Parts: sequence; structure tokens; C-alpha cells
Amino acid sequence: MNLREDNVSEETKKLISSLPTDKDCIGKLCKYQGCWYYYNTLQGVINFQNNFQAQETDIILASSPKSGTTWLKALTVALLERSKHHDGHPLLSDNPHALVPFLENNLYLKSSTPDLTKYSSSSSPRLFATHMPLLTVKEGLKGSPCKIVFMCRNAKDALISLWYFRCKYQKLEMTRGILESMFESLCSGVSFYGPIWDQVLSYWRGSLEDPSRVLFMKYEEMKEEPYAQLKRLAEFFGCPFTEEEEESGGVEKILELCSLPSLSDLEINKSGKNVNGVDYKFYFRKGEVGDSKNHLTPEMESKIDMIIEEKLKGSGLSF
Ligand code: PAP
Repeated sequence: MNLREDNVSEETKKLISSLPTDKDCIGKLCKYQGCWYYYNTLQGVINFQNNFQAQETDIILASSPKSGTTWLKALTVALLERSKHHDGHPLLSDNPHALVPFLENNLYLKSSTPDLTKYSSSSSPRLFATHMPLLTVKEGLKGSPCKIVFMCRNAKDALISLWYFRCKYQKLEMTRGILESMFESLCSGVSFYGPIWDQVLSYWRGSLEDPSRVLFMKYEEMKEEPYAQLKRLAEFFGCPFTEEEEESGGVEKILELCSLPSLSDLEINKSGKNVNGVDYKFYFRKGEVGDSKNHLTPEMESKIDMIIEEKLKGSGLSF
């Protein structure tokens, strides 16, 4: 992760001086519109909010970190591309993160006017991703009715996934100490893109208010019933599977192409890197539900469960 604060403009520095600040085991954080960001990421958020020009057909794929973003990106690309590309499917030669860039964390991280032309095509909507909460995203969309999909995942599994990911890309030994400090950050809410409950609740409420605009998905449900969930996603995008497609195995074909074993076995995902220099292979690990049981103590598990339950009380949501 690039934490260089020299990407931060004087104006943003002034803004930061008026915001709550804190730090986690990686760097300094500030809280903007209810969400904690490293300073350089805040610059990306501000660049996005000030300069992004949405098109009505844009699709935004949102998630908490380590909640199935790569999978959601791949499935969306495969769904929208399914009537094209009999050979040369984009997922075979590019990682889903290259095909669906993050707004604040990639496109707008270092530039207030990134070149978006390569993401435009006359036959497909533009696809972008984000970890920002809904209200911050909506401010950047400035009233444009883009569709937004949010992928949520159990916070304990996402924590373990992040622990593995951080240690791999920072080339750190996987110590309990690192896990424990990440656990503390999660529980206190002072973590990159946290508090996780506020972020998830923003999309949950958005999906209840306007289900035609915001679709709320869960990683665990995708694992449990991928066929039904993929159909749900296709319907939300307004491109449902036809009977003929279903009968000819069109749904299974996409699920297979986007499965963790298939994607992680592609050369680009074995040896490629993203624009920030992170190996694509680090985005693929076990992809299991409940892996946190193998790493968290029962006390750690119940502390996270209690906090999340308390924060979600009355919302109708559990995760
Ligand atoms: P990001 O937030 O950095 O973009 P993200 O893709 O959300 O990462 O999360 C990575 C997790 O998704 C990993 O989970 P794990 O550490 O518990 O294993 C990764 O294995 C999982 N993942 C990646 N691709 C897929 C896929 N195609 N199907 C299911 N899970 C996947």
C-alpha cells in the first residue's frame, strides 16, 4: 500500500486538520464522512467526489475489504460480457482488479483527472469499484442513478483474510501480534474503511430504501447458493438469463469461469501485479466460510460477535 503523504494537497491537509485523526498498525488515519482513511486515500476520495463524472449506465461494485470484491468483479464482467467474446474473454488475460478499477484507491488516488476512456465501450456499461460507504459514493455520483452492488462478508473471516493479505504483500511474518492489533482496530472501529458496521449498514439501508438501485449481497450466500445469487445479480443489472441460456448451462459456465480454482490458475493471476505493485496471487487464498475459527480464540470471536450484534440491533441485518 502506498501511504505517501506527498500525494495530499494543501487543501486536503487543511481538511484533515479539521477531522478526527488516529492511527493503526500501518499509518495515520482520519475520519471523513463517518469512515476512516489513510491520508493518501482520503485524497483519492476527495478527487473522486470533486471530479468524477458519472454516466447513468455506470455500475459501482462496492464492498468492505476482503469481502469478495475480486469474485464480484469477475462475475459482473462475465455476466455483462456473456453475449460477446467467443474467444479472448477478458477474464482470461486480465485480473478482475485491472478490468474493474477502484475509484478512490486506484483511478483517483494520484490524479484528479484520470483517463477513463479505456473503461468506456459502446456496448457495455463502465464498471468501477470502491470500498467507500454509500453516502460518500453518492456524493461523487451527484444524483446519477447508477446501479450499485454491495458485497458483505462475515467480519471475522474478512479480518483473517486481511491478516494473510497484509503479511504477504508487506512480506511480514504472520505473527499473533499483528493479528491482535488488527483485531483491536476492527473492534474499536478505527480501521481502514471502518467502522465496518457503519459501512455495511449504509448499503443495507440504501438497499432497503431503493432496491432497484442498490443490491445487497453476502459472500456466504454466494458460496451457499451461487446459481440463485448469480441470477439475482443478472436480474438486478437488467440482463436476466434467458431460459435458453439456463438450459444450455450458461449460469454454470460463468460460475466455473469465476471460481477461485479457475481464476487463480490463470497465468495472469499467478504472475501478474496490480498498479500498486501487489501480486494478483495474493487476492486468491482459500475462499472458505468460517476460516476465522482456525485463527481467532473463542474470546476474540465472541467479542466481535457481540460488537456487531449490538451495532446492527434493530436493522434487520446480520453478518
Ligand atoms: P480486496 O478487498 O482486496 O479486493 P477481496 O477480493 O474482497 O479483496 O477478498 C479476498 C478474499 O476473497 C480471499 O478470501 P480468503 O482470504 O478468506 O481466502 C479470497 O480467497 C477470496 N476470493 C477471491 N476470489 C474468489 C473467488 N473467485 N471465489 C470465492 N472467493 C474468492
